[in-house]
Amino acid sequence: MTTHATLIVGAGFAGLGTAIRLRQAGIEDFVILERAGEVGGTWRDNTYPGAACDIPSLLYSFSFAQNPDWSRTYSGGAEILGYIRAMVERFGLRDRIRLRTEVTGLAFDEAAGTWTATTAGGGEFTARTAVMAAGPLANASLPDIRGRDSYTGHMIHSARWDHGHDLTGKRVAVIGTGASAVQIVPELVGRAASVKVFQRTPGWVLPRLDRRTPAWSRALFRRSPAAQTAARQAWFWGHESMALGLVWDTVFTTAVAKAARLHLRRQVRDPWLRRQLTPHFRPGCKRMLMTSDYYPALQRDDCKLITWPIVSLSPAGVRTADGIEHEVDCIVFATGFDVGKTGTPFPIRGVGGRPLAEQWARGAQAYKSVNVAGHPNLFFTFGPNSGPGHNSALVYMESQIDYAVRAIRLILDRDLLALEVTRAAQERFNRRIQRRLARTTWNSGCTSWYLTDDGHNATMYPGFATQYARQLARLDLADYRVISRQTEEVTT
Ligand code: N01
Repeated sequence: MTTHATLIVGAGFAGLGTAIRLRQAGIEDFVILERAGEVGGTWRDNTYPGAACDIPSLLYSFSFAQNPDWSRTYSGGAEILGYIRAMVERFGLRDRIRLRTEVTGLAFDEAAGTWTATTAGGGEFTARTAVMAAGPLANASLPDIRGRDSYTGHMIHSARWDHGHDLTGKRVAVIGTGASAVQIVPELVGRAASVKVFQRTPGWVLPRLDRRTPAWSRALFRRSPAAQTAARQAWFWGHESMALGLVWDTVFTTAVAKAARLHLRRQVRDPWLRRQLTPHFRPGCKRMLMTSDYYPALQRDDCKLITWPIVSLSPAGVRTADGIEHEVDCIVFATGFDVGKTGTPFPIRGVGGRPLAEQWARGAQAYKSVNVAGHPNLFFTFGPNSGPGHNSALVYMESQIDYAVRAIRLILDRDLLALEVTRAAQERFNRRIQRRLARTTWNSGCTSWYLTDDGHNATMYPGFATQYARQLARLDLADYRVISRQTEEVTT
Protein backbone atom coordinates (compact mmCIF):
# COMPACT_ATOMS: atom_id res chain seq x y z
CA MET A 1 0.00 0.00 0.00
CA THR A 2 1.22 3.53 -0.79
CA THR A 3 2.34 5.59 2.15
CA HIS A 4 1.49 9.20 1.41
CA ALA A 5 3.25 12.17 2.95
CA THR A 6 -0.03 13.47 4.37
CA LEU A 7 -3.64 12.43 4.62
CA ILE A 8 -6.24 15.08 5.23
CA VAL A 9 -9.67 14.28 6.68
CA GLY A 10 -12.30 16.63 5.22
CA ALA A 11 -12.59 18.74 2.07
CA GLY A 12 -14.04 21.90 3.57
CA PHE A 13 -12.20 25.20 3.95
CA ALA A 14 -9.61 23.73 6.35
CA GLY A 15 -8.84 20.58 4.38
CA LEU A 16 -8.54 22.38 1.06
CA GLY A 17 -6.57 25.22 2.61
CA THR A 18 -4.12 22.67 4.03
CA ALA A 19 -3.77 21.04 0.61
CA ILE A 20 -3.03 24.39 -1.04
CA ARG A 21 -0.40 25.32 1.53
CA LEU A 22 1.20 21.84 1.34
CA ARG A 23 1.51 22.31 -2.38
CA GLN A 24 2.97 25.77 -1.98
CA ALA A 25 5.52 24.22 0.43
CA GLY A 26 6.50 21.68 -2.22
CA ILE A 27 4.64 18.72 -0.70
CA GLU A 28 2.69 17.06 -3.48
CA ASP A 29 1.99 13.61 -2.10
CA PHE A 30 -1.22 14.09 -0.13
CA VAL A 31 -4.74 12.70 -0.25
CA ILE A 32 -7.96 14.31 0.97
CA LEU A 33 -10.67 11.99 2.30
CA GLU A 34 -14.20 13.43 2.19
CA ARG A 35 -17.32 11.63 3.41
CA ALA A 36 -19.75 13.60 1.23
CA GLY A 37 -20.16 13.58 -2.53
CA GLU A 38 -18.86 17.15 -2.92
CA VAL A 39 -16.37 19.55 -1.36
CA GLY A 40 -17.38 22.56 0.73
CA GLY A 41 -17.93 21.36 4.30
CA THR A 42 -20.34 23.49 6.23
CA TRP A 43 -21.06 25.65 3.15
CA ARG A 44 -22.06 22.56 1.17
CA ASP A 45 -24.35 21.45 4.01
CA ASN A 46 -25.91 24.75 5.09
CA THR A 47 -28.05 25.74 2.12
CA TYR A 48 -31.02 27.01 4.11
CA PRO A 49 -32.82 30.08 2.71
CA GLY A 50 -30.84 33.19 3.63
CA ALA A 51 -27.60 31.29 4.41
CA ALA A 52 -24.82 33.86 4.37
CA CYS A 53 -21.72 34.72 6.30
CA ASP A 54 -21.81 37.32 9.05
CA ILE A 55 -18.11 38.08 8.56
CA PRO A 56 -17.27 40.23 5.49
CA SER A 57 -16.16 38.15 2.50
CA LEU A 58 -12.88 40.03 2.13
CA LEU A 59 -11.95 38.60 5.54
CA TYR A 60 -13.88 35.33 5.27
CA SER A 61 -11.63 33.98 2.52
CA PHE A 62 -8.02 32.88 2.37
CA SER A 63 -5.33 35.55 2.15
CA PHE A 64 -3.44 33.16 -0.15
CA ALA A 65 -6.44 32.68 -2.46
CA GLN A 66 -8.05 36.09 -2.71
CA ASN A 67 -11.18 36.66 -4.73
CA PRO A 68 -11.59 40.19 -6.13
CA ASP A 69 -15.13 39.46 -7.32
CA TRP A 70 -17.20 39.12 -4.13
CA SER A 71 -20.62 40.44 -5.05
CA ARG A 72 -21.53 41.78 -1.60
CA THR A 73 -19.92 42.81 1.67
CA TYR A 74 -21.35 39.66 3.25
CA SER A 75 -21.69 37.09 0.50
CA GLY A 76 -24.32 34.40 0.48
CA GLY A 77 -23.70 30.70 1.05
CA ALA A 78 -23.93 29.79 -2.65
CA GLU A 79 -21.25 32.32 -3.57
CA ILE A 80 -18.96 31.09 -0.77
CA LEU A 81 -19.44 27.50 -1.95
CA GLY A 82 -18.61 28.71 -5.48
CA TYR A 83 -15.39 30.25 -4.14
CA ILE A 84 -14.46 26.93 -2.46
CA ARG A 85 -15.16 24.96 -5.64
CA ALA A 86 -13.16 27.44 -7.68
CA MET A 87 -10.19 26.95 -5.34
CA VAL A 88 -10.25 23.22 -6.10
CA GLU A 89 -9.86 23.98 -9.81
CA ARG A 90 -7.48 26.93 -9.40
CA PHE A 91 -5.03 24.87 -7.32
CA GLY A 92 -5.59 21.60 -9.20
CA LEU A 93 -6.78 19.63 -6.18
CA ARG A 94 -9.56 17.56 -7.76
CA ASP A 95 -7.46 14.42 -8.37
CA ARG A 96 -6.28 14.41 -4.73
CA ILE A 97 -9.81 14.31 -3.30
CA ARG A 98 -11.53 10.99 -2.57
CA LEU A 99 -15.23 11.80 -2.35
CA ARG A 100 -17.74 9.50 -0.59
CA THR A 101 -14.86 8.22 1.52
CA GLU A 102 -15.96 8.38 5.13
CA VAL A 103 -13.16 7.90 7.64
CA THR A 104 -14.29 5.58 10.43
CA GLY A 105 -11.02 5.34 12.34
CA LEU A 106 -7.51 6.71 12.49
CA ALA A 107 -4.67 4.75 14.12
CA PHE A 108 -0.97 5.41 14.66
CA ASP A 109 1.65 2.76 13.99
CA GLU A 110 4.58 3.52 16.28
CA ALA A 111 7.07 1.26 14.54
CA ALA A 112 6.41 2.74 11.11
CA GLY A 113 5.60 6.29 12.28
CA THR A 114 2.48 6.36 10.13
CA TRP A 115 -1.24 7.05 10.46
CA THR A 116 -3.76 4.73 8.83
CA ALA A 117 -7.30 5.86 8.12
CA THR A 118 -9.90 3.15 7.71
CA THR A 119 -12.99 4.05 5.72
CA ALA A 120 -16.64 3.02 5.70
CA GLY A 121 -16.15 1.30 2.35
CA GLY A 122 -13.44 -0.92 3.83
CA GLY A 123 -10.55 1.05 2.33
CA GLU A 124 -7.32 2.06 4.05
CA PHE A 125 -5.10 5.08 3.52
CA THR A 126 -1.70 5.39 5.17
CA ALA A 127 0.46 8.48 5.52
CA ARG A 128 3.38 9.74 7.55
CA THR A 129 1.37 12.67 8.81
CA ALA A 130 -2.34 13.36 9.19
CA VAL A 131 -4.42 16.52 9.35
CA MET A 132 -7.87 16.50 10.94
CA ALA A 133 -10.06 18.97 9.06
CA ALA A 134 -13.44 17.37 9.73
CA GLY A 135 -14.92 20.70 10.94
CA PRO A 136 -16.53 21.52 14.28
CA LEU A 137 -19.95 22.22 12.76
CA ALA A 138 -20.28 19.06 10.65
CA ASN A 139 -23.03 17.22 12.52
CA ALA A 140 -26.53 18.67 12.85
CA SER A 141 -28.08 18.57 16.32
CA LEU A 142 -31.72 17.51 16.53
CA PRO A 143 -32.79 18.08 20.15
CA ASP A 144 -34.39 15.25 22.02
CA ILE A 145 -37.75 16.96 22.56
CA ARG A 146 -40.43 14.68 24.05
CA GLY A 147 -42.83 13.33 21.42
CA ARG A 148 -40.51 14.19 18.52
CA ASP A 149 -41.26 10.93 16.77
CA SER A 150 -45.00 11.43 17.11
CA TYR A 151 -45.05 14.59 14.95
CA THR A 152 -46.68 13.76 11.61
CA GLY A 153 -45.74 16.92 9.67
CA HIS A 154 -42.46 17.61 7.90
CA MET A 155 -39.23 18.24 9.83
CA ILE A 156 -36.20 20.07 8.43
CA HIS A 157 -32.88 20.84 10.08
CA SER A 158 -31.25 24.13 9.08
CA ALA A 159 -27.99 22.33 8.23
CA ARG A 160 -29.73 19.74 6.02
CA TRP A 161 -32.29 21.86 4.21
CA ASP A 162 -34.87 19.90 2.23
CA HIS A 163 -35.15 21.89 -1.00
CA GLY A 164 -37.67 19.40 -2.32
CA HIS A 165 -40.19 20.53 0.29
CA ASP A 166 -41.86 23.80 -0.68
CA LEU A 167 -42.86 25.89 2.35
CA THR A 168 -44.94 28.35 0.32
CA GLY A 169 -48.33 28.79 1.96
CA LYS A 170 -47.47 26.41 4.83
CA ARG A 171 -47.71 26.96 8.58
CA VAL A 172 -44.13 26.74 9.81
CA ALA A 173 -42.52 26.54 13.26
CA VAL A 174 -38.89 27.54 13.68
CA ILE A 175 -37.22 26.19 16.82
CA GLY A 176 -34.13 28.15 17.88
CA THR A 177 -33.04 31.76 17.56
CA GLY A 178 -29.29 31.48 16.95
CA ALA A 179 -27.16 32.61 14.00
CA SER A 180 -28.89 30.22 11.57
CA ALA A 181 -32.46 31.02 12.69
CA VAL A 182 -32.07 34.80 12.34
CA GLN A 183 -31.08 34.27 8.71
CA ILE A 184 -33.88 31.77 7.98
CA VAL A 185 -36.83 33.56 9.58
CA PRO A 186 -36.80 36.68 7.31
CA GLU A 187 -36.74 34.38 4.27
CA LEU A 188 -39.72 32.31 5.43
CA VAL A 189 -41.91 35.20 6.55
CA GLY A 190 -43.98 36.32 3.59
CA ARG A 191 -43.55 33.01 1.79
CA ALA A 192 -45.06 30.69 4.39
CA ALA A 193 -48.67 31.21 5.46
CA SER A 194 -47.47 31.76 9.02
CA VAL A 195 -44.23 31.46 10.94
CA LYS A 196 -44.00 30.80 14.68
CA VAL A 197 -40.54 31.32 16.14
CA PHE A 198 -39.86 29.37 19.35
CA GLN A 199 -37.28 31.22 21.39
CA ARG A 200 -35.61 29.73 24.45
CA THR A 201 -32.97 32.43 24.95
CA PRO A 202 -32.90 35.81 23.18
CA GLY A 203 -29.52 36.78 21.74
CA TRP A 204 -27.75 40.12 21.30
CA VAL A 205 -28.31 41.51 17.81
CA LEU A 206 -26.25 44.09 15.94
CA PRO A 207 -27.15 45.41 12.48
CA ARG A 208 -25.42 43.90 9.47
CA LEU A 209 -24.66 46.60 6.94
CA ASP A 210 -24.61 44.57 3.77
CA ARG A 211 -23.92 46.31 0.44
CA ARG A 212 -23.54 45.25 -3.16
CA THR A 213 -19.83 45.58 -4.07
CA PRO A 214 -19.40 48.56 -6.38
CA ALA A 215 -17.93 47.80 -9.82
CA TRP A 216 -14.99 50.19 -9.23
CA SER A 217 -13.79 48.27 -6.17
CA ARG A 218 -13.94 44.93 -8.00
CA ALA A 219 -11.96 46.48 -10.86
CA LEU A 220 -9.46 47.90 -8.37
CA PHE A 221 -9.01 44.57 -6.55
CA ARG A 222 -8.58 42.75 -9.84
CA ARG A 223 -5.84 45.15 -10.85
CA SER A 224 -4.23 45.52 -7.46
CA PRO A 225 -4.16 42.57 -5.03
CA ALA A 226 -2.28 44.88 -2.65
CA ALA A 227 -5.35 47.14 -2.47
CA GLN A 228 -7.48 44.11 -1.62
CA THR A 229 -5.00 43.06 1.06
CA ALA A 230 -5.21 46.56 2.54
CA ALA A 231 -9.03 46.38 2.59
CA ARG A 232 -8.83 42.94 4.22
CA GLN A 233 -6.47 44.35 6.85
CA ALA A 234 -8.90 47.18 7.58
CA TRP A 235 -11.70 44.65 8.20
CA PHE A 236 -9.32 42.53 10.27
CA TRP A 237 -8.40 45.35 12.64
CA GLY A 238 -12.02 46.48 12.88
CA HIS A 239 -13.01 42.99 14.03
CA GLU A 240 -9.92 42.62 16.19
CA SER A 241 -10.93 45.67 18.20
CA MET A 242 -14.29 43.99 18.92
CA ALA A 243 -12.46 41.47 21.14
CA LEU A 244 -12.22 44.21 23.75
CA GLY A 245 -15.99 44.16 24.12
CA LEU A 246 -16.82 40.55 23.30
CA VAL A 247 -14.06 38.43 24.82
CA TRP A 248 -13.73 40.27 28.14
CA ASP A 249 -16.14 42.28 30.23
CA THR A 250 -14.99 45.87 29.78
CA VAL A 251 -16.45 49.30 29.12
CA PHE A 252 -16.60 48.22 25.48
CA THR A 253 -18.95 45.36 26.47
CA THR A 254 -21.28 47.99 27.91
CA ALA A 255 -20.94 49.94 24.65
CA VAL A 256 -21.83 46.84 22.59
CA ALA A 257 -24.88 46.25 24.82
CA LYS A 258 -25.92 49.89 24.35
CA ALA A 259 -25.55 49.66 20.57
CA ALA A 260 -27.58 46.42 20.49
CA ARG A 261 -30.31 47.92 22.75
CA LEU A 262 -30.46 50.95 20.47
CA HIS A 263 -30.83 48.65 17.45
CA LEU A 264 -33.64 46.81 19.25
CA ARG A 265 -35.39 50.08 20.23
CA ARG A 266 -35.12 51.41 16.69
CA GLN A 267 -36.49 48.27 15.08
CA VAL A 268 -39.05 47.13 17.68
CA ARG A 269 -41.70 49.60 18.86
CA ASP A 270 -43.71 47.28 21.13
CA PRO A 271 -42.18 47.43 24.67
CA TRP A 272 -43.43 43.92 25.56
CA LEU A 273 -41.83 42.37 22.48
CA ARG A 274 -38.68 44.36 23.22
CA ARG A 275 -38.60 42.86 26.70
CA GLN A 276 -38.99 39.38 25.30
CA LEU A 277 -36.10 40.02 22.92
CA THR A 278 -33.75 41.50 25.52
CA PRO A 279 -30.95 39.12 26.53
CA HIS A 280 -29.99 38.49 30.16
CA PHE A 281 -26.34 37.69 29.62
CA ARG A 282 -23.29 39.70 28.59
CA PRO A 283 -22.78 40.43 24.90
CA GLY A 284 -20.28 37.92 23.53
CA CYS A 285 -21.18 35.13 25.99
CA LYS A 286 -23.15 33.52 23.17
CA ARG A 287 -22.32 34.33 19.58
CA MET A 288 -23.41 37.85 18.52
CA LEU A 289 -26.19 37.84 15.94
CA MET A 290 -25.58 40.13 12.97
CA THR A 291 -28.83 40.93 11.19
CA SER A 292 -30.88 43.92 10.14
CA ASP A 293 -33.95 42.03 8.94
CA TYR A 294 -34.72 39.60 11.78
CA TYR A 295 -36.61 42.01 14.08
CA PRO A 296 -38.69 43.46 11.20
CA ALA A 297 -39.64 39.93 10.09
CA LEU A 298 -40.73 38.98 13.63
CA GLN A 299 -43.15 41.91 13.69
CA ARG A 300 -45.00 41.03 10.51
CA ASP A 301 -48.62 39.93 10.95
CA ASP A 302 -47.86 36.46 9.70
CA CYS A 303 -45.04 35.91 12.21
CA LYS A 304 -45.19 35.35 15.96
CA LEU A 305 -42.52 35.00 18.61
CA ILE A 306 -43.31 32.28 21.16
CA THR A 307 -41.35 32.44 24.40
CA TRP A 308 -43.21 29.81 26.41
CA PRO A 309 -40.94 26.76 26.80
CA ILE A 310 -41.61 23.83 24.50
CA VAL A 311 -43.02 20.90 26.47
CA SER A 312 -43.30 18.36 23.68
CA LEU A 313 -44.08 17.79 20.04
CA SER A 314 -47.50 16.37 19.28
CA PRO A 315 -48.75 14.70 16.08
CA ALA A 316 -50.02 18.12 14.96
CA GLY A 317 -47.28 20.46 16.10
CA VAL A 318 -45.58 22.01 19.12
CA ARG A 319 -46.99 22.06 22.67
CA THR A 320 -45.80 24.84 24.95
CA ALA A 321 -45.89 25.20 28.74
CA ASP A 322 -48.94 27.53 28.61
CA GLY A 323 -50.99 24.54 27.41
CA ILE A 324 -51.29 25.68 23.79
CA GLU A 325 -50.80 23.27 20.91
CA HIS A 326 -49.35 25.15 17.92
CA GLU A 327 -50.49 23.26 14.84
CA VAL A 328 -47.96 23.50 12.02
CA ASP A 329 -47.25 21.79 8.70
CA CYS A 330 -43.49 21.88 9.09
CA ILE A 331 -40.98 22.28 11.91
CA VAL A 332 -37.63 23.86 11.11
CA PHE A 333 -34.97 22.90 13.65
CA ALA A 334 -32.46 25.76 13.73
CA THR A 335 -30.97 24.07 16.75
CA GLY A 336 -27.29 24.03 15.89
CA PHE A 337 -24.68 21.32 15.86
CA ASP A 338 -23.28 18.48 17.92
CA VAL A 339 -19.91 19.99 18.58
CA GLY A 340 -17.35 17.46 19.83
CA LYS A 341 -16.08 18.89 23.11
CA THR A 342 -15.47 15.60 24.86
CA GLY A 343 -14.81 13.11 22.11
CA THR A 344 -13.64 12.63 18.54
CA PRO A 345 -15.81 12.27 15.41
CA PHE A 346 -14.48 8.71 14.97
CA PRO A 347 -12.06 6.62 17.02
CA ILE A 348 -8.52 8.03 16.94
CA ARG A 349 -5.88 5.76 18.46
CA GLY A 350 -2.46 7.16 19.22
CA VAL A 351 0.65 5.72 20.86
CA GLY A 352 -0.06 2.35 22.51
CA GLY A 353 -3.43 2.18 20.75
CA ARG A 354 -4.97 4.44 23.38
CA PRO A 355 -8.17 6.17 22.21
CA LEU A 356 -8.00 9.95 22.15
CA ALA A 357 -11.63 10.02 23.31
CA GLU A 358 -10.42 8.66 26.67
CA GLN A 359 -7.96 11.52 27.07
CA TRP A 360 -10.69 13.99 26.11
CA ALA A 361 -13.51 12.44 28.14
CA ARG A 362 -13.67 15.41 30.54
CA GLY A 363 -13.05 18.05 27.90
CA ALA A 364 -10.85 18.16 24.82
CA GLN A 365 -7.44 19.78 25.17
CA ALA A 366 -4.43 20.22 22.94
CA TYR A 367 -1.17 22.12 22.67
CA LYS A 368 -1.78 25.43 20.88
CA SER A 369 -5.03 23.76 19.65
CA VAL A 370 -3.04 21.85 17.01
CA ASN A 371 -1.14 18.92 18.60
CA VAL A 372 -2.07 16.35 21.24
CA ALA A 373 0.34 14.38 23.43
CA GLY A 374 0.40 10.68 22.57
CA HIS A 375 -0.57 11.51 18.95
CA PRO A 376 2.62 12.22 17.02
CA ASN A 377 2.53 13.58 13.47
CA LEU A 378 -1.18 14.45 13.81
CA PHE A 379 -2.45 18.01 13.41
CA PHE A 380 -5.85 19.47 14.19
CA THR A 381 -7.57 22.35 12.48
CA PHE A 382 -10.20 23.88 14.74
CA GLY A 383 -8.92 21.73 17.55
CA PRO A 384 -9.58 22.49 21.22
CA ASN A 385 -9.66 26.19 22.20
CA SER A 386 -9.17 27.58 18.73
CA GLY A 387 -12.53 29.28 18.22
CA PRO A 388 -12.90 33.01 17.60
CA GLY A 389 -15.75 35.05 19.03
CA HIS A 390 -14.96 38.31 17.29
CA ASN A 391 -12.93 37.69 14.13
CA SER A 392 -12.91 35.54 11.01
CA ALA A 393 -12.55 31.79 11.55
CA LEU A 394 -10.40 31.72 8.43
CA VAL A 395 -7.77 33.95 10.00
CA TYR A 396 -7.39 31.39 12.79
CA MET A 397 -7.48 28.55 10.29
CA GLU A 398 -4.59 30.00 8.25
CA SER A 399 -2.38 30.02 11.37
CA GLN A 400 -3.27 26.40 12.16
CA ILE A 401 -2.62 25.29 8.59
CA ASP A 402 0.71 27.07 8.32
CA TYR A 403 1.83 25.61 11.66
CA ALA A 404 0.90 22.09 10.53
CA VAL A 405 2.58 22.52 7.14
CA ARG A 406 5.79 23.78 8.79
CA ALA A 407 5.84 20.73 11.09
CA ILE A 408 5.05 18.33 8.23
CA ARG A 409 7.87 19.86 6.20
CA LEU A 410 10.22 19.23 9.15
CA ILE A 411 9.05 15.61 9.56
CA LEU A 412 9.67 14.91 5.89
CA ASP A 413 12.92 16.85 5.53
CA ARG A 414 14.51 15.33 8.64
CA ASP A 415 12.93 11.95 8.00
CA LEU A 416 11.41 11.88 11.48
CA LEU A 417 9.61 8.87 12.85
CA ALA A 418 7.66 11.02 15.23
CA LEU A 419 7.15 14.61 16.22
CA GLU A 420 5.12 14.51 19.42
CA VAL A 421 4.24 17.31 21.78
CA THR A 422 5.17 16.48 25.37
CA ARG A 423 2.46 16.02 27.96
CA ALA A 424 4.17 18.57 30.19
CA ALA A 425 4.06 21.24 27.46
CA GLN A 426 0.42 20.47 26.70
CA GLU A 427 -0.59 20.65 30.36
CA ARG A 428 1.36 23.87 30.91
CA PHE A 429 -0.33 25.39 27.88
CA ASN A 430 -3.80 24.33 29.02
CA ARG A 431 -3.40 25.55 32.59
CA ARG A 432 -2.68 28.98 31.15
CA ILE A 433 -5.57 28.79 28.65
CA GLN A 434 -8.09 27.76 31.31
CA ARG A 435 -6.84 30.48 33.69
CA ARG A 436 -7.34 33.04 30.95
CA LEU A 437 -10.72 31.58 29.94
CA ALA A 438 -12.02 32.02 33.48
CA ARG A 439 -11.83 35.78 32.93
CA THR A 440 -13.72 35.80 29.61
CA THR A 441 -17.37 36.50 28.86
CA TRP A 442 -17.91 32.93 27.57
CA ASN A 443 -17.48 31.68 31.12
CA SER A 444 -19.69 34.38 32.62
CA GLY A 445 -22.81 32.32 33.20
CA CYS A 446 -24.76 31.73 29.95
CA THR A 447 -25.08 28.35 28.27
CA SER A 448 -23.71 27.94 24.75
CA TRP A 449 -22.26 25.35 22.43
CA TYR A 450 -18.84 26.61 23.49
CA LEU A 451 -19.14 24.89 26.89
CA THR A 452 -19.51 21.30 28.08
CA ASP A 453 -22.50 20.52 30.32
CA ASP A 454 -20.35 21.13 33.39
CA GLY A 455 -19.12 24.47 32.07
CA HIS A 456 -15.68 23.53 30.74
CA ASN A 457 -14.68 25.65 27.77
CA ALA A 458 -12.95 23.41 25.25
CA THR A 459 -13.73 25.48 22.17
CA MET A 460 -12.76 29.15 22.38
CA TYR A 461 -9.40 30.90 22.34
CA PRO A 462 -9.25 33.54 25.11
CA GLY A 463 -7.54 36.38 23.33
CA PHE A 464 -7.01 38.39 20.19
CA ALA A 465 -6.58 36.71 16.80
CA THR A 466 -3.20 38.43 16.68
CA GLN A 467 -2.12 36.61 19.87
CA TYR A 468 -3.42 33.33 18.52
CA ALA A 469 -1.46 33.79 15.28
CA ARG A 470 1.68 34.82 17.15
CA GLN A 471 1.74 31.65 19.28
CA LEU A 472 1.47 29.56 16.10
CA ALA A 473 4.03 31.55 14.15
CA ARG A 474 6.86 29.51 15.69
CA LEU A 475 7.41 25.76 16.04
CA ASP A 476 9.10 25.45 19.42
CA LEU A 477 10.87 22.09 19.32
CA ALA A 478 11.68 22.28 23.04
CA ASP A 479 8.01 21.37 23.59
CA TYR A 480 8.25 18.22 21.42
CA ARG A 481 9.79 14.79 21.42
CA VAL A 482 11.63 14.59 18.11
CA ILE A 483 12.37 11.00 17.13
CA SER A 484 14.55 10.40 14.14
CA ARG A 485 13.76 7.46 11.85
CA GLN A 486 17.38 6.47 11.30
CA THR A 487 18.78 6.56 14.81
CA GLU A 488 15.50 6.10 16.68
CA GLU A 489 17.09 8.32 19.28
CA VAL A 490 15.14 10.93 21.08
CA THR A 491 16.45 14.39 20.49
CA THR A 492 14.70 17.28 22.12
O1 N01 B 1 -26.97 27.08 16.33
P1 N01 B 1 -26.87 27.62 17.84
P2 N01 B 1 -26.89 27.89 14.96
N1 N01 B 1 -35.60 23.73 22.58
O2 N01 B 1 -26.40 26.46 18.65
C1 N01 B 1 -32.02 26.59 20.36
C2 N01 B 1 -22.22 29.18 13.03
N2 N01 B 1 -23.02 29.93 12.09
O3 N01 B 1 -27.02 26.89 13.87
O4 N01 B 1 -29.82 29.57 23.09
C3 N01 B 1 -35.63 24.99 22.19
O5 N01 B 1 -26.15 28.90 17.94
C4 N01 B 1 -30.97 27.32 21.14
O6 N01 B 1 -31.51 27.90 22.31
P3 N01 B 1 -30.53 28.32 23.55
C5 N01 B 1 -21.84 30.04 14.21
O7 N01 B 1 -20.57 29.68 14.68
C6 N01 B 1 -22.39 30.91 11.44
O8 N01 B 1 -27.79 29.05 14.94
O9 N01 B 1 -29.60 27.17 23.74
N3 N01 B 1 -34.61 25.64 21.61
C7 N01 B 1 -30.51 28.34 20.10
O10 N01 B 1 -31.38 29.42 20.02
C8 N01 B 1 -22.89 29.67 15.20
O11 N01 B 1 -22.52 29.96 16.53
C9 N01 B 1 -23.09 31.67 10.56
O12 N01 B 1 -31.44 28.53 24.68
C10 N01 B 1 -33.50 24.92 21.41
C11 N01 B 1 -30.60 27.54 18.80
O13 N01 B 1 -31.51 26.47 19.05
C12 N01 B 1 -23.03 28.20 14.91
O14 N01 B 1 -22.95 28.10 13.52
C13 N01 B 1 -24.44 31.45 10.34
C14 N01 B 1 -33.38 23.58 21.79
C15 N01 B 1 -29.28 26.93 18.40
O15 N01 B 1 -28.38 27.95 18.17
C16 N01 B 1 -24.33 27.58 15.35
O16 N01 B 1 -25.42 28.44 14.98
C17 N01 B 1 -25.06 30.44 11.02
C18 N01 B 1 -34.50 22.97 22.41
N4 N01 B 1 -34.46 21.72 22.85
C19 N01 B 1 -24.34 29.68 11.90
N5 N01 B 1 -32.14 23.15 21.47
C20 N01 B 1 -22.34 32.71 9.84
O17 N01 B 1 -22.90 33.67 9.41
C21 N01 B 1 -31.51 24.20 20.91
N6 N01 B 1 -32.32 25.27 20.88
C22 N01 B 1 -20.87 32.55 9.67
